[in-house]
Amino acid sequence: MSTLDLFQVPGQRLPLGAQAFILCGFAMPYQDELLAALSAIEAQSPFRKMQTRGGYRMSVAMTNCGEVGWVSDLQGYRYSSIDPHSGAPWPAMPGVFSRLAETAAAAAGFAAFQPDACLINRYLPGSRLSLHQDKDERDFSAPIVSVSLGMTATFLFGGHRREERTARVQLYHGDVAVWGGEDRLRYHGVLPLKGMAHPLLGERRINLTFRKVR
Ligand code: MD3
Ligand code: FE
Repeated sequence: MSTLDLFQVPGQRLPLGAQAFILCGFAMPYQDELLAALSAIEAQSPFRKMQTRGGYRMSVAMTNCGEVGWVSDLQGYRYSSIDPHSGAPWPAMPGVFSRLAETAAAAAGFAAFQPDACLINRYLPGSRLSLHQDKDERDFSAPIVSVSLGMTATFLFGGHRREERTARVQLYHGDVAVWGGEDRLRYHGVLPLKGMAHPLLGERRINLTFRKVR
């Protein structure tokens, strides 16, 4: 196993690539506001396990907020302004979400990031995300910002081809990852979740992924 770094210190900016960073603990000051906003979103658009194009059910449950949300079904992957579960638009992006995303992007060198979509992933013990690229967005010039909350996950960080070897890095509660530019299309994934319950979230991991889709 190749671990990028043994020590992830709060406040540290850990480089994963030329334009990919983990901002350790960056979301900590926002955690209470984030979790309150998340409860409101869940009440309107609950977490659900989407089907893949191939007919499998994903182990990660998802919901969205913002102008558009990522959806997957037998027709494939795409962004939609309507939640197919509720039949209504996705919940609006809470102010604290966009503030955190823009501040984190700026701290990683990406000025004026204005996300229009936030995919919210919920992992339970055993949930995993296999190696993939984020390429359903129209415009690859904007960065992606991802916020980890709850149980620790092992993140796989690969290259531009699926076959390239991956580095492993732990994502802790409060960590924010930002990647763009030449690192925007790297393969990445999350190993099956295991480990200790988190004091605030229990046996759950929540990941918020902010994107500029349109
Ligand atoms: C990619 N979510 O929703 S993104 C996804 O933890 C997704 O749920 C993951 O992949 C999750 O599409 C985490 C984290 C991340 C961090 C750094 C990267 C992805 C990266 C650097 C380069 C490419
Ligand atoms: Fe991804």
